[in-house]
Amino acid sequence: MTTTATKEQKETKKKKKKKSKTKNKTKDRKEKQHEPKNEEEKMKKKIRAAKRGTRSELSVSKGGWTKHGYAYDNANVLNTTNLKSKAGIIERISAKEVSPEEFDRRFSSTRTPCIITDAMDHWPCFMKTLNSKGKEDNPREWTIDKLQKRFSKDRFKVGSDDDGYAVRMTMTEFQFYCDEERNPDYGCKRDDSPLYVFDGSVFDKENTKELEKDFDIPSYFSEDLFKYVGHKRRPPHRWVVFGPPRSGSSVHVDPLATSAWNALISGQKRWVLYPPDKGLSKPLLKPKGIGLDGESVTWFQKAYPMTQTREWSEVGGCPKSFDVVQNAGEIMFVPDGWWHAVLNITHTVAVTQNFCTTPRFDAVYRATRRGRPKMSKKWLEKLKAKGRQDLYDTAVRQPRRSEYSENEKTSSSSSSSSEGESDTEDADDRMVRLKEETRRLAKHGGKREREEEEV
Ligand SMILES: O=C(O)CCC(=O)C(=O)O
Ligand SMILES: [Fe+2]
Repeated sequence: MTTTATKEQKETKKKKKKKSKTKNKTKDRKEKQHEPKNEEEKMKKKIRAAKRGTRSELSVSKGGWTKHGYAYDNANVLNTTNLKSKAGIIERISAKEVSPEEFDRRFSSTRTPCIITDAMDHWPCFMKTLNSKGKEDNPREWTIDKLQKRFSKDRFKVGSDDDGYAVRMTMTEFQFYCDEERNPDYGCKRDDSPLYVFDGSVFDKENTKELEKDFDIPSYFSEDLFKYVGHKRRPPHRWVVFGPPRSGSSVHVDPLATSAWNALISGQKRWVLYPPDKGLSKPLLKPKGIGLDGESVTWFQKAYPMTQTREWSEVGGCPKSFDVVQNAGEIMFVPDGWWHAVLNITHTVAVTQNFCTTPRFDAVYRATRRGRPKMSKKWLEKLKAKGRQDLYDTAVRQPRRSEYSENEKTSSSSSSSSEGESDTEDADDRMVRLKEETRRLAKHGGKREREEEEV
């Protein structure tokens, strides 16, 4: 009896053990499945929070980020095959062929934009190096995946919230958002205007400041008069910029009448630029009442077409656009006062910098005195102390705004800030007519307009 009982007991024990083993195995398997899942859930939560933070007017759960359906209309939104530059071509010049003196004469002093090639081939962020086995092995290359490996936990700015505070995501979260394969029905793939990293603080932070060593200032842009203000006081001037297709920068003029260079490390960017013009102003380029919401892609869909019409250039007298696609390894030069908008055609990584040179100092100084009066004073003191009496003299000669002639007033307001408003009656008339035309054009996309109103 005892023996049988023991046998039975043994048998039950064995069964129990087996059961518990299988149970544990399943538990392990389940946990294994759940572990990354939980991580993904956490990242999705962070993405939703970043979206709510940067665009509180759009409901994340009710499809606010996908309401236009641009993601399902790539053929249209991102198609640049028949791109026409109405005003002429943006010249491409090779840094190997054009000397800095020639660049100053032909582009800088004439405020002519251009695309510079052959200037980044030696930059660690762009170089393709191969190891002995012929495998690509440059860990400093700026791809989203490599940046994630280097800075997984560092947080990059994707926008600002309603109180003006920076909204940030870790590199791991942002890479997850961009990873279309791992993340086919979530993340950037469906968003009309995806999150875009535009971060000017990376070069000041302990972990990420090493990024500064991964590129050079192109020789054409070595002069930077704002450096005299001092690093802490000077306005933001350098940004690391990366994001998925359909992200971008809506139409604007760079602040304080500064010029910029924008080096594309990977991907393709579509640019449109309008030359400085007295009458060109924010109400013309960003008319109210057509559903513009600050997104670059929406601007390209709804406002850009108006600038391609006869009404715009021949009747309205507005400048025609320069349109161009910038490729990886190319640097765009944007002179001060040019309105411009940028749309990322693919996933892109770029670095951009704004600057002030001696020939444009007068305009930058006027804009700084108006926009940042305290800083402009400090700047002037420092310029004098550093022996730039020439610039000091130029600065004190600059008329106050009230002393400008009517013409100068209009031109300086449109070139010094993205908020430039036109103040002539002529421009007001033009605006009314162009607004009508814009509405008419917007109606052509009838279906899309109606869908939007329903949301
Ligand atoms: O790359 C971009 O999105 C455009 C950058 C730009 O225009 C700017 O920084 O002012
Ligand atoms: Fe810009």
